[in-house]
Amino acid sequence: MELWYTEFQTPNVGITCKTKKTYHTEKTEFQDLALIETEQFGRMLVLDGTVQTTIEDEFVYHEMISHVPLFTHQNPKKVLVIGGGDGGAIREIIKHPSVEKAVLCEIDRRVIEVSKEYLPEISCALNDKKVEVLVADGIKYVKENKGEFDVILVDSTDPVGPAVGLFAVDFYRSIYEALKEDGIFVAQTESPFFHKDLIKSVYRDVSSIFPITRLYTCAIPTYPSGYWSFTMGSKKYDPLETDISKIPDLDTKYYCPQIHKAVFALPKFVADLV
Ligand code: AG3
Repeated sequence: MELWYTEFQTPNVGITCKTKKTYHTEKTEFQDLALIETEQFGRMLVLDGTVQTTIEDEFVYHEMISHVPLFTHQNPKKVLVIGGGDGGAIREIIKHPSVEKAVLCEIDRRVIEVSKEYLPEISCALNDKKVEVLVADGIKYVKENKGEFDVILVDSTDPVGPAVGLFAVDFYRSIYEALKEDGIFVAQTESPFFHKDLIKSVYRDVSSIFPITRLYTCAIPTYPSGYWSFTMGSKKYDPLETDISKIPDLDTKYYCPQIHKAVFALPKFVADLV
């Protein structure tokens, strides 16, 4: 018998993966959580029926949410990840020798625990001595930590359920205040094919607060449409002006100095959103 897992990405489109095994399912305090083995993408973390990360393609998202802002900043010492309980962004952040401390603020303890158990390739850095793991509400945490961080990454789920507040203008204001005077933030902002209004409104909100706002995109096969966006707000550094000849070689599979600039070249229909 074949078992297939489907995420309905819109009312009319889905992604379907043949599965080998279900390792774990539960209802946490915040969401439905599942950890399954798929034939094509390996182990997959699913929250509220939406694919969060898979062993085969997680590198794209985690490298792109992390290295683009960290190399734009040039000397990031203290970095915060809101959400991202699987630990993939943290794993990338601590590849930067300048980073002294990386804080993970994830609201759902079970995402961290299940990722530690079933996704060691992704969560492996969560026990690093530079890493502090907090199980807390990111919205509250940024309000209580003003002027603390060089870089803040918002590694959230889709803007429904527990993540709604992470796409709000008030939250971006608190992030601005939680950053140092040359700080940078990046949020994952969904698909340019399926979430045009969201990308537009986030871009508008971020640019009402930050002097520099940039949108960049990359290919992620397991996310809706396979084409994904990130929005950056920066107080001082412009990623388009990064001297890419100074970027050292890191152990990555997607990110490279040429990609650092190339991802900001937007297809016309995406450029039209901002
Ligand atoms: N967070 C973004 C996942 C959004 C995917 N949406 C969907 N499948 N409908 C990823 C968390 C990885 N650290």
